[in-house]
Amino acid sequence: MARKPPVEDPDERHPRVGKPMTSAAGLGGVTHGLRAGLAQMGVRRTTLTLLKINQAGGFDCPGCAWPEPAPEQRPHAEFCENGAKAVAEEATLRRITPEFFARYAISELAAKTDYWLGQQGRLTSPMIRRAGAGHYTPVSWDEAFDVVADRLRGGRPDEALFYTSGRTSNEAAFLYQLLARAYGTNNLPDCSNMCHESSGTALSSTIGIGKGSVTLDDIHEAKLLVIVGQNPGTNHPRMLTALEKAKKSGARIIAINPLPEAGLMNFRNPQKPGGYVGKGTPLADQFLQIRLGGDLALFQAIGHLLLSWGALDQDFISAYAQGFDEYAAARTTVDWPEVERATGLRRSEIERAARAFAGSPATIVCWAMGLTQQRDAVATIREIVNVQLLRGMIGKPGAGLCPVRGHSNVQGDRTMGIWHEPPAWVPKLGASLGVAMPVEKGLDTVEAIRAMRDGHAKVFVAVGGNFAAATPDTPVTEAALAACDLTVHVSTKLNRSHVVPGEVSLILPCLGRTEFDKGEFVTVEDSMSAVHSSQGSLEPASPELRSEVAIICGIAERLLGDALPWRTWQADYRAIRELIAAHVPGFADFEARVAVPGGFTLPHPPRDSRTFATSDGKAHFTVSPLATIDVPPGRLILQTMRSHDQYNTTIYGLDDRYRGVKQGRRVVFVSPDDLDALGVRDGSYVDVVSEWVDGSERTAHQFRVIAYPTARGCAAAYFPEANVLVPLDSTAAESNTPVSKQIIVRLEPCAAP
Ligand SMILES: Nc1nc2c(c(=O)[nH]1)N[C@H]1C(S)=C(S)[C@@H](COP(=O)(O)OP(=O)(O)OC[C@H]3O[C@@H](n4cnc5c(=O)[nH]c(N)nc54)[C@H](O)[C@@H]3O)O[C@H]1N2
Ligand SMILES: Nc1nc2c(c(=O)[nH]1)N[C@H]1C(S)=C(S)[C@@H](COP(=O)(O)OP(=O)(O)OC[C@H]3O[C@@H](n4cnc5c(=O)[nH]c(N)nc54)[C@H](O)[C@@H]3O)O[C@H]1N2
Ligand SMILES: [Mo]
Repeated sequence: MARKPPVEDPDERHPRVGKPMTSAAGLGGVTHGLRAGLAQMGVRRTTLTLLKINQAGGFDCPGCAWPEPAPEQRPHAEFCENGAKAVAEEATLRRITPEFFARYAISELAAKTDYWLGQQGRLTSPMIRRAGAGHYTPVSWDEAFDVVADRLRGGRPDEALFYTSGRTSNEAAFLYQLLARAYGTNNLPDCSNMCHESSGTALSSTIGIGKGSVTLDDIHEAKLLVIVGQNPGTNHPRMLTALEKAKKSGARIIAINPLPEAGLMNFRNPQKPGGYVGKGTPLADQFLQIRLGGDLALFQAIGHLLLSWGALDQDFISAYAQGFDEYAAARTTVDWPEVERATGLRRSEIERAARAFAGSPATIVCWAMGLTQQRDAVATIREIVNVQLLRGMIGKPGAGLCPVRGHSNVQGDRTMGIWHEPPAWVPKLGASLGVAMPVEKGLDTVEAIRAMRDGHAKVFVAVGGNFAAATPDTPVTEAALAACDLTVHVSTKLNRSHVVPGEVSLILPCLGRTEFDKGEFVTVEDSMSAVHSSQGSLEPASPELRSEVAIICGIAERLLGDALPWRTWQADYRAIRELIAAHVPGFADFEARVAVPGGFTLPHPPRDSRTFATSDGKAHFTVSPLATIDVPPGRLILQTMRSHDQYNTTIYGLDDRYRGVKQGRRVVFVSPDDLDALGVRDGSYVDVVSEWVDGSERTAHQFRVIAYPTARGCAAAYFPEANVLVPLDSTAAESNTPVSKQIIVRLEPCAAP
């Protein structure tokens, strides 16, 4: 039997804090995943669903974007604890019915935590909040589509925003961008703006494509794996299996992180008998406990050392790269005291890491949010490209650049044109369909918030995601959404965004990945450009649910009429794939190639043939100035990160097992030495106050202090509770990604809650 949802919000005022764990994903991992499944789905459904995750004919795990091994090498259980939890959240037997919305006023729901909202179960009926109403009430699909179409038709296209989160299938994403553009706007902000935008920006300008250059086999074959700003034990647990395999074939691993994350240090493979017992595989050979934001200085120093040792791939550089002389000139010297200050590392540690680069015939650098959500994120990732170019580590087995994506189809959504900058194929698509496509750039996530705040945007439509909780400066974003004439959320689960409605607000409940959609399959692309199918088989949470494709087509037809065959696309997803095949590069013969188990891999010119689609056909070295973060005395640099029990804004539970925290999320991790220096006691409570350059301050109240072995001068708290601290205007240069991992804060002792 599945357990009932909580009626009261749990008491998380007094978290229990124990010792952090030193290894990840042993037997504990699997039982925790199963426990989550049983609580939400009961026994039968748990067995049914978990066996279909990431299997041929089954569905793509809605967890992360880490790729699956080739079908013949795939174990029967190709999922992890956190994948099981993601599935349990979606396949839960709990339901939110219209009676729920009659019982709770929107204001009451707004007072609940994200955990409570998410635990109530699946949304089952379309709901509307009519102007001025205190409650959501049921609405028919027809009326809901009319409400959207009428408001859009009555307004200007540039007043509307079409947000996407990264779970949307390729088919739905392609139609959604077409809907927005056929209506007349490139306002397609997406979760990627807050996620790997910095990677895309850095990679497209240097190697000519914004995606990573490795395959899963490359990871297995690498001799040096450098994992920077990523916590795979929690966020990409299946990656640990690949790291273990590489390690067994002799790879060295360097972990670069302010936190000694359990999954980076040691790994026990739950899918191998030996994984249940014993100490497991030690993973990192070297751990560089870097100061937040110090990676730019670190990779500049590594580049300098490789140059000074002559540890270069001259042939690669002269044949394939441009800008070497300028780069070498800029890196002839290095200011070691400054590098040590910026990184918090000793010169000897950096030299040891650089020797590993110099001695490795096949190096891959992997990174995630620890790099992308920094002020100098784009410059930092370009420095990683520099180091890889120096050693010729692009376009050969076991080597390359590996931004590890988050949402399971976030990369596919971008490939499908979910982007505020229209991809090159958009005008031709318009011409072939006889639709005029807008050419001017649209708004990204931060710009979208400003536009709503300032009254320039009045309609907000979201396919998936939780915009209110995922974005920075929470009160500003909530007020911005509430100032809209119309907010529309195509969602599976209740979340914060639904309880800060515009004047009129719609909740449109959709099918999830695990659910049967009239026998159709959809397609997704993983972090390594492999495209494959995903098919749900569970009975839908409610007969009223519609697929994302059906909802997008429903709105589009009402808004744009029948000039385009929305009905045909909705009726047969093969017709959508035909359209994609005709227009999106790399998708020729889509239907046949995706029918093969395991699907197909999209072309990646640098990886496949060392060709670079830059202005001059070469990979580019770049020069960036060294930028150290200056922290006033008595202040710390705070990062906001994920606990082990959450999927972004979806809170699975209140524990962070690997970091030793139970039953509480309003916590701040600080090194014991910094606590001593600040005169703040472990276990006491503080208001965390962020200080922004314009003098403004933001406060997160009553966080419990945890003495924790993070780098000196640094602190950490959980996203989304700490998003109030991120100023809207604090964004990364060039990518405009909110700087969620570099917030200057002070701790003010306060009373316990
Ligand atoms: N279970 C689960 N899986 C997920 C998600 C989830 O929430 N839960 N989210 C998905 C999504 S959308 C994404 S984008 C990914 C996110 O995956 P991650 O990027 O692993 O997520 P974060 O928790 O933000 O962790 C950032 C890591 O970077 C480190 N870090 C922070 N700042 C710095 C820095 O300045 N330098 C260095 N070197 N390291 C730093 C932190 O200590 C932490 O270990 O995971 C995806 N998978
Ligand atoms: N401070 C801080 N802020 C951050 C980050 C950080 O590290 N620190 N990380 C950023 C990152 S990397 C990301 S990717 C964003 C995430 O931002 P979002 O993608 O906007 O947020 P999620 O929490 O992933 O969205 C969860 C909601 O998606 C809906 N959903 C789930 N599955 C489906 C589905 O199949 N279809 C539809 N239509 N809806 C579905 C559910 O209603 C659920 O409530 O947050 C960013 N914000
Ligand atoms: Mo993400």
